[in-house]
Amino acid sequence: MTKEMDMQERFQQYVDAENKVEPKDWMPEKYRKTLIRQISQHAHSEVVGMLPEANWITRAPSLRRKTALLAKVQDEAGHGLYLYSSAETLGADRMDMVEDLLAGKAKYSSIFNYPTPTWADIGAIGWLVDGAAIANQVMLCRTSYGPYSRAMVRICKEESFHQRQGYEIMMTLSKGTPAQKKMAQDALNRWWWPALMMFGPTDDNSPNSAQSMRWKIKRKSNDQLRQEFIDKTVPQADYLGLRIPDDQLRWNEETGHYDFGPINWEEFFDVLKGNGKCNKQRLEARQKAHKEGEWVREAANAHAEKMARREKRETSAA
Ligand code: BYC
Repeated sequence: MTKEMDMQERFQQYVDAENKVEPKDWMPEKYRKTLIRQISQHAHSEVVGMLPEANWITRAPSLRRKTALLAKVQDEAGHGLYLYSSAETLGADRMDMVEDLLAGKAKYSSIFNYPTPTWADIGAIGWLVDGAAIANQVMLCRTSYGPYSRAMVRICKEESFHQRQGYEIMMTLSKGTPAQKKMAQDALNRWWWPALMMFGPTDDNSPNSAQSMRWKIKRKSNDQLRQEFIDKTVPQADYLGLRIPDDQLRWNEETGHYDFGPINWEEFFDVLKGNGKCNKQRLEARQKAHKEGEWVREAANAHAEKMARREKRETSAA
């Protein structure tokens, strides 16, 4: 057995015994690369995910709604920061990750390429998008890479506030005037299928899943999580008096799960290729924000250099 194979085997045993891998531990190069890929895509999703909701900050219907939405969008920025830091512990360079996003080379969640034309979309995002994110991220709290798992614990706590914020908006609208209820139903119609796509392709079409499950980066498969989300969300829609837009959705006594209709995977892969309704708009918004923030980065760097010079002067004078 070569030394590399021996190390790989010991690494697998270490992970199988539910130990956390820390930044300075030996790890297979592919484990490191898989994590950088997943964590950076996750970080980009948090940052791009601010855009559809930020669209409604100035138009939120009350001060209370505005404050909650502002806090939520700000939380997403924080999640992006923890996640970029977590990827940095694996040797990734933050500027490289950001440049890949700005150049359109990096992936981020498909869900953020859909528009938010009405206030009910903010309710639907909180309820469904954050609800799907929680289902996926609760399992990531137990991921094998220490810094990622610790970041996820905090992120999940904040996501559950986001989910309730969204559900409460949906509750208000669905118990409101007929026009408000219609608006809530329309948002559910538009967000339901894209939310199911968030979990990624089906297990038999998910190239990264098998190895990621073996390394305990992922603890549940895409299909398992999608099913859990559906089972949890259908009763919530019933409570709101809203109809999930799927004629084939029905409870299956035998399996103890809801059966559901086919997902339009063509649409999913098309969005990934950059052809979603808002891909272009999202990328342009990030490029603009990055350019407009250039002076802040320059000022912060100039300040850091000044402080380093001062410290050097003071240490040599002492
Ligand atoms: N959108 O082999 P697979 C949030 C890609 S942010 C785009 O199954 P994997 C929030 C996948 O990357 C929510 N791409 O991959 C923020 C892979 O591409 P590459 C984001 C997708 O990694 C603000 C290819 O398809 N959450 O909650 O084993 C406001 C094949 O897929 C998508 C995370 O990022 C997608 N939906 O599993 C509100 C969670 N799905 O790299 C809310 C962390 C798949 O091979 N990520 N792809 O070219 C994960 O758990 C996993 O990466 C996934 C995919 C389950 C998403």
